[in-house]
Amino acid sequence: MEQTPVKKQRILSGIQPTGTPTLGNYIGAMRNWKLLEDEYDCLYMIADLHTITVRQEPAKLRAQSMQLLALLLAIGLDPEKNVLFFQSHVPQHAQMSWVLNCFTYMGEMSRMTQFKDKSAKHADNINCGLFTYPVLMASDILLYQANLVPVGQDQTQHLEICRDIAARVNGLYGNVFTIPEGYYSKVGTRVRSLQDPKRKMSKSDPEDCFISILDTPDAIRRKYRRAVTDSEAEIRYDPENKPGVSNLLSILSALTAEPIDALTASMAGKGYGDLKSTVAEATVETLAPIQARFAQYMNDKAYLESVYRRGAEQAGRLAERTLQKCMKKIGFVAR
Ligand code: ATP
Ligand code: LTN
Repeated sequence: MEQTPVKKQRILSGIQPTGTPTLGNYIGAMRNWKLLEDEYDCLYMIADLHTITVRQEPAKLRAQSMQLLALLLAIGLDPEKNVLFFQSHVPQHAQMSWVLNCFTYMGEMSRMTQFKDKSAKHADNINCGLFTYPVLMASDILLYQANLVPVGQDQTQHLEICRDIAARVNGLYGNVFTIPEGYYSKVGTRVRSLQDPKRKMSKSDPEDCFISILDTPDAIRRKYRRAVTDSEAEIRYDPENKPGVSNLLSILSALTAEPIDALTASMAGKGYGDLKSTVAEATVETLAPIQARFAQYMNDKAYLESVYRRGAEQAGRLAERTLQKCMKKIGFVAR
């Protein structure tokens, strides 16, 4: 007897082309995407609309967006199995965002820690887009009726608000949206800044704070050498009192898949210099093949174009379906 194929669960995630992705983006988000491509129906989006909540240089934004697409391919995402697309190529994101803005409260948005952080960082440009950023993100997710959203831990608050908005609309109009769940990897969901390990590693911070996926081996070694540790000399995992050393241990554990306990045991009696060079070499080894594939994709613009065009078509079809459904339920006249 023929078996009915089980409908795969849908996954959507996004990453902003605000710079070259860091090791934090890679460990916390991107590399997990690759692991999901067989089991789920996956869409991965380059969140370019989100980037202009902060001023961007046009030429740089364009270059970084293409780079990011090449990097998604370089980490191994297969465009036959995953829908890879630019958010700005699917106008339904902006349309849905307007609708959902009207179902979101000022109070909810002003509680978002990312808004508070970013408005402190860009005090001269606290624009309305920065404020409603989570609504655009909710639109991204809900348009595709995603079941799961693989992100780093820094996005939990945004995901909660997305669920609240979806439940609110469903409550008013019936079954419009699937309520999504966050999907977090167990290790390394919050890689920290090398210079200020109390904060997350972020690609829009100064160079020395992060390892970029495209850093040369020399740059990687240098950045780790200068990473902030503490005045003791013991390699011990204690995020509260030893955030710098603990961060290096978490990175090493994420890259080598060795538990932290085993790492600290094997490094007993060694100094911070040893720890730093071990992490540096593990990083170089992880990134070298990705960088080689990246260079190949960057040399094939026609292929990159074919990938994003097809992605936009596939994503657009799915997004339009949900947008129409939602607009109809709300009471707009069908075109
Ligand atoms: P920006 O610095 O421009 O705000 P970002 O570095 O925070 O950007 P995003 O593009 O906003 O990166 O995030 C892409 C993905 O990477 C998200 O899933 C996010 O949770 C994850 N991520 C970002 N930084 C880290 C980090 N330090 N550790 C683990 N995951 C991270
Ligand atoms: N805000 C996210 C990037 C992002 C995203 C999304 C992630 C935009 N839209 C939809 C998951 C689903 C961030 O990581 N800073």
